[in-house]
Amino acid sequence: MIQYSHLGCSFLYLLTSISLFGISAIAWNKESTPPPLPLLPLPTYSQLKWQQREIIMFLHFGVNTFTDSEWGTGQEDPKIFRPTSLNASQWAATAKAAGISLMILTAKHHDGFCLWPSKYTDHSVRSSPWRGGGGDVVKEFVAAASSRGIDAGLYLSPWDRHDRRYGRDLEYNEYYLAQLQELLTKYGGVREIWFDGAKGANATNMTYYFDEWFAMVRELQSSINIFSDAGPDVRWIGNENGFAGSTCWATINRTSLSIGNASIVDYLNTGDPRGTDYLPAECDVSIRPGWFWHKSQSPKKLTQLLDIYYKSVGRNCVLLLNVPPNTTGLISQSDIHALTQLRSTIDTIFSVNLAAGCSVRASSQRGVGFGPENILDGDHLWTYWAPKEDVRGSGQRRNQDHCIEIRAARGGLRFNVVRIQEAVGLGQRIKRHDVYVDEKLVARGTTVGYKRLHRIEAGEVQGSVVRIRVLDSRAVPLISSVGLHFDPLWAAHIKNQSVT
Ligand code: FUL
Repeated sequence: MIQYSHLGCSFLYLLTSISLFGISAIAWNKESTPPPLPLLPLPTYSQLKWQQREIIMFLHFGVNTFTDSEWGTGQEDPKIFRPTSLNASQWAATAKAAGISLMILTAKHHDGFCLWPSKYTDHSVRSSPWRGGGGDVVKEFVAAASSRGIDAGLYLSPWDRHDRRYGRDLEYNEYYLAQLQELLTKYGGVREIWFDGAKGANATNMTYYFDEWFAMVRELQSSINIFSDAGPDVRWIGNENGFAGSTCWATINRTSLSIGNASIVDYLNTGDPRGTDYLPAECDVSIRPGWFWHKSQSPKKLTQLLDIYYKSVGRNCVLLLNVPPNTTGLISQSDIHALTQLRSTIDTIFSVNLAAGCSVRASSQRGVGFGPENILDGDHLWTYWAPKEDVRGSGQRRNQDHCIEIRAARGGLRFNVVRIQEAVGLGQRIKRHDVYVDEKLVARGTTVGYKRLHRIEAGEVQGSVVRIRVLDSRAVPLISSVGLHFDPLWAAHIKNQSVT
């Protein structure tokens, strides 16, 4: 066994030869080594599923679509809701083509108008001319989604500017709970429920009975994730630009959070390495300037959307991208085009891993089954490289550098994006990491989490050895996947920068 040291990391050549020849077990030991202890807090099954969706589609639709507004007054005449050719299958087809597996519809926005015929109010589709007053958008939405194998989620605004009960705590909470029960019992499985913390500055005072709401949701739906500013399953990222902090922990202290509290947005944006709750963040943003469709607005450019992707999905979050149906009840062609372009660009960049076929080695290996070759397989969660546990000295864990290295089989590597993924099923760990190409530092970051994407600031790099060095972590790092990719738009951006 030859030991080689560089940049704080020593590599065992023995492991190199094992990974080079694709032997997955250390020859003298045939028993598998047990996985390392998980580091609390851990995600739930539903949170892990949610995280893997990466992009979720939001659909803002309602009376505002027809009044050209963002926040309805609650005084709208239900008769204005008359989409001429509503077709939820077109929404689902759009989502499907964009590789999206969950769509969330605004069943009721702040204006109080219900897209389903709630029996607790007449301020709904029942009072509109659409489908002769016999329509149910939620039903059509859920059916269309399910026929394409897409999951459904619902948004039910707590702030209600129409209902006379709003402001009377008990009465309104009963009304709200009654509507929750309708939505969560009549439409099959619901995978995410969105409790929006927004409320106008001069709105009537109102105490929401969140504990009862959340408990009712849990009782009625077993695989649901509850979103609110403060979770309990998914937290808000703290802004509506779709940007997570460049440090972004899925962990946070829920006791420091409250719903509708503007002073916690920075904390929400970065999370907390000492957080006792696993509460990953969702980055909500609209494909257009507004949440609702407006004739005068157009979708964001591809470069903007891709930037949002890097700053949300690429920072350990899920992107909740709003694509609002228009007054005909269809998603506009321009939005479909923007979304399709985004998907095909993401596919172009990430479907090729330039590290495939390279040899890999690591500073150490936990044992059988935890070799560095796991970072190049198709699994991004449960097969991972695990180093040996850190040495404990005088009761303290000594944080050691852990490195993993990718070496080009022949020729060189040329890329401008690095993807790193942690095995978050065992807890988010990495606090600080660097990326080197042929011993030159090319990217530096803090958290990794489910997925971390680095667009290399200097642009395209070429070399034959890529090293990821973990400088600090909450426990030994567990890396499930690494990718080296080429983003043509980033290359063009860097080129333009150097010209101007
Ligand atoms: C906000 C709301 O006020 C907006 O209208 C939109 O629904 C957005 C997703 O959340 O808080």
